[in-house]
Amino acid sequence: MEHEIPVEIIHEVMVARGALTNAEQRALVMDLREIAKVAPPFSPMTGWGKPMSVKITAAGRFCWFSDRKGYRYIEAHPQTGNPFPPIPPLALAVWERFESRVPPDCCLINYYGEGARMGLHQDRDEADFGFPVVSISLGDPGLFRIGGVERKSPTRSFWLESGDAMALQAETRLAHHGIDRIKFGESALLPKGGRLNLTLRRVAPA
Ligand code: MD3
Ligand code: FE
Repeated sequence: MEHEIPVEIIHEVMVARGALTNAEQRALVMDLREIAKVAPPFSPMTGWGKPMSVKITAAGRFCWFSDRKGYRYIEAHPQTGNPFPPIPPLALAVWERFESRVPPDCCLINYYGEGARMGLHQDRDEADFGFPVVSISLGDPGLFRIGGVERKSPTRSFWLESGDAMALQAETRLAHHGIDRIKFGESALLPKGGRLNLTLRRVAPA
């Protein structure tokens, strides 16, 4: 993370293409493997009683969770009951590039296998929308779609590639967004293919 990260604005989103070098991406994937060993990825239930196609786990104090009772942030792994492991320093360094006032207290880890997608939604379970959500993409490219605060607003799409980082803040913080599809098997970063997305968040008030 010694190098400069050029930030461009794509459809009102701050995108840092190639924020992580290949070596940094490989190092981060090794950290994520260790996290997955102690906090195994799981598929949250959707409101319709079907499991999500994306598998999730987390680092830091909080993990997002969903079941028949609704969705919320939890502080213990749903299967092991253990707290989540610390957020990898490399991910913290990416957050710091965008937000230096407070550290994140959640690093949500999404895994997209072949055919996985994430429908259009808002992230509004966090206490303070004045803090950004910072995302890091690893592995196969993902087609990111972003609309407006209102669900019916028009949407725009662009591809997120391995090593890209992005910050959602200000007018985009409450925008609807999702991942339509991935190009499975295009990247060699993950031996079994697929896409990993890290979202760094501040869940509790500062
Ligand atoms: C725009 N993840 O975990 S990251 C999520 O690639 C999520 O896995 C997607 O949406 C993924 O909730 C997109 C980019 C992202 C994250 C949070 C946002 C975009 C956002 C919050 C508000 C607006
Ligand atoms: Fe989201």
